[in-house]
Parts: sequence; C-alpha cells; structure tokens
Amino acid sequence: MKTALITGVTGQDGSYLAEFLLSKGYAVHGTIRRSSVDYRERIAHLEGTPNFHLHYADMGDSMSMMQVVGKVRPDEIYNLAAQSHVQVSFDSPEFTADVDATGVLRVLEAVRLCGLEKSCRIYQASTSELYGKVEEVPQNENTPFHPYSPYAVAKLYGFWIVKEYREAYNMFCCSGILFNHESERRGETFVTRKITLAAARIAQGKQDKLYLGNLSSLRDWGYAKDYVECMWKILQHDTPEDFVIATGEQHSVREFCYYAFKRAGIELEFKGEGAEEKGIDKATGRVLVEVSPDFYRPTDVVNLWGDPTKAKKLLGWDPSKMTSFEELVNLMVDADMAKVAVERASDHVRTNLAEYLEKGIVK
Ligand code: NAP
Ligand code: G4F
Repeated sequence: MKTALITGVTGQDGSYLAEFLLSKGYAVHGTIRRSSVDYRERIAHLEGTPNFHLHYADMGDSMSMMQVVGKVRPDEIYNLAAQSHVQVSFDSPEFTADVDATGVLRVLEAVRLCGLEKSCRIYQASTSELYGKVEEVPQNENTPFHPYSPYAVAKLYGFWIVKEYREAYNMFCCSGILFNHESERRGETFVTRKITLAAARIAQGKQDKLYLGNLSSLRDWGYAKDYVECMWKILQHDTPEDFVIATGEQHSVREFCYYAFKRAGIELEFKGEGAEEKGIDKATGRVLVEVSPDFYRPTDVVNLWGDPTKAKKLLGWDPSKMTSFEELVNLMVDADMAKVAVERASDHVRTNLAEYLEKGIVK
C-alpha cells in the first residue's frame, strides 16, 4: 500500500485528491490547522474512513512539517496548502510569502532532513498566475513568467525552489502549472462560486444583486475533480517534469455570469461599459449584476489561456473527455440551487462576512 501526504487536505483540491487516492488504495494522510471553529466541511465525509488520517501542521512552522513527514514517511507528498486567494495576497503579502514561498522550502527540507529524498516524490501546486501579465497567448511550459500579484511572486519562488531541489539533490519533485479549476466545493469568494451562489440566491428571492469587479477578465476554467487525477499522473511519470494542465478554452467572467444565471432560469443582457456595465434581467428589466471597483485588483491578470499539449502527449490528458465549461457552470449552479433552498439565514451571514472582508468593508 502506498502512502501519500496531502498538505491542504481541507481545501477544494485536497478533498478531491484524498478521495481519488483512497479509491486507488493509498493510505492518505492530510495536514490540518487548528481553528476556533471546527469547520472541515469538504472532508467531513472522509473522517473515520480506514486509511485516512489527519495531522496538525502549518506551512509556517518547520517543526510541525518535519514531525509529520518523519512520522508518516510518505511515498508521495502533494503540497497543496497555500494562501490561495490572489486579492487577499495584496492585503496579507508577508503571510502569503511565508506560506506560499518559504512553506514550499519547509516541505522540501523536511523530506531531505528525514532522509526521504531518494524515495519520496513531491508534487507542488503551481499556478497559471505565474504567467500574470502575459507575454504570450496561449501559455505553455516555455512561456516566460511575469507574476503580477504578491501571490504569484510567492508561487514563483515555490516553482523555482522545486526545480532547484530537483537539480541540486536529484529529488523527484515537480510542479503542476494548473490553470483555474472550480467546483461545487470552490471557496465562496472566488469569482465562479460567488456568481453561482448569487445566481441561486437571486433566483430564489434571497438576494437582490451581485457586485463584481472586472467582467472582461479571461480564464481557462476546468473542473477540479478532473484536475486532481493529473496531479497523481505527474508523480507516476518516469521522469520528474513540470506540466501545464488546462482545458485549452477561454471564457470571460461576463460569460460565466451569463451561463450561471441562465441555468438558474434568468436570461441576462449586459449593457454599458467598464464600471457602468450592468447585467439586466431580460424578462423584467431589473438590474441584477453591477460592477463595484472594490473588487478591482491593484494589478489584475486578465488573459489566461493554457496550452496543455505536453500533458496530452506525455500524461494522456484529454480535455475533450473532461467536464466542459457549460457542464461545469451547470453542476455548480445546480449544487448551489439545492444548497440555497435549505439555507438558514445564518449561512448567508457567513458568506456576506467573507465578501465584506474581501471588499475591505470589515477589516
Ligand atoms: P483552497 O481551497 O484555498 O485550499 C487551500 C488549503 O491550504 C486549505 O486546506 C487550507 O487550510 C490550507 N492552508 C492555507 N494556509 C495554510 C497554512 N499556513 N498551513 C497549512 N495549511 C494551510 O485552495 P485550492 O483551490 O484547493 O488550491 C490548492 C492549491 O493549488 C493551492 O496551493 C493553490 O494556490 C493552487 N492552485 C489552485 C488553483 C485553482 O484554480 N483552484 C489553480 C492553480 C493553483 P484551511 O482549510 O485550514 O484554510
Ligand atoms: O476567481 P478569482 O479570484 O481567481 P484567480 O485570481 O484567477 O485565482 C485562482 O486561480 C489561480 C490560477 O490561475 C490560482 F492560482 C489561485 O489560487 C486561485 O485559485 O478571479 C478570477 C478573475 C480575476 O481576474 C478577478 O479580477 O475574476 C475577476 N473578478 C471579477 N470580479 C473577480 C471578481 N474575482 C473575485 N474573486 N471576486 C469578484 O467579485
């Protein structure tokens, strides 16, 4: 039985990856953080499963990382833990650097200091944000990086330190340069989930309006459940290499919004430009979507589009067999329609708080 350690197991990707590895017969160990509220919704269904184990560790704490790596002695580590919100990285740049940059070094050093450098394979959750202010469209493994947020700069360190340890110590460590991937488990302040939740609430009369930032931003959006299998495939490849994982299709935030509301039974038409643009319900003339500059970023990445040719050739990644853009939007809206239907007022308050924090209204 192989043993895997997932940092960030409570996150969107960590929860799907844990399910996937358990289904492959792995013993799965995950790291969790102490929090004043015990809120582990994404993995609650796995707790108590044989071969699924949790350990306290923090990416900012080398000793906890050493301890867990030494105790578990994993065959594979999936380093998914990160402060993963780009906008938040502008408010907490030092924390983001510590967790997303130095944190990667802590994992690599823990493996070396525990004497596992020859046996343990390491996957690093890298990101299309490295391309940032893009220098080429679409982007592949040879496209120059131009990080454009504190988050991306931190992740760039993670990418290069992984490459350094591969070359300096001959370790099997790789980065998956994953483009955006979403799901019904996506955090509620990322744009896709914010839209699907709002579409569901507006359709059910529980919210009046949705405020967004840059509607023209373009992303290559896939389904998280499809992407976690690629993380595993990257570590099963003969040689340690970095891979772009993407669908090869691009859509705007506006388009995502249009399809999400459509699935919720509302046809939107967008009128106006920039901060004056509005999404209007065609049937009633009500304004349901407005732009709020509070959600603009000091520097925004606006043109991500992945070229996954290498993953297609070497890993058998086939986006045409994966969840399509429209299927992704539909499954997210359907899940949120069901969730909102049984929502208590207190759930909505929690989401509002997250949004107010993001907007800077509550500090
Ligand atoms: P997510 O839902 O935000 O999950 C992040 C995980 O990291 C959570 O389990 C979180 O724990 C944990 N974490 C945060 N700070 C930590 C710390 N200081 N110590 C230990 N654990 C910590 O993110 P995701 O969407 O699953 O993404 C997984 C990884 O892929 C991240 O590294 C992200 O940057 C990267 N990535 C994501 C995408 C995407 O589109 N989803 C694309 C490219 C790369 P709590 O639950 O306790 O907060
Ligand atoms: O959904 P987002 O916050 O995701 P972003 O910034 O692309 O980051 C995600 O994907 C990365 C991979 O490229 C990961 F590395 C990262 O960890 C994370 O998972 O924003 C997407 C776009 C941005 O251009 C943003 O400006 O949507 C735009 N946007 C417009 N209105 C908004 C909003 N984003 C958010 N979060 N909230 C809005 O109201």
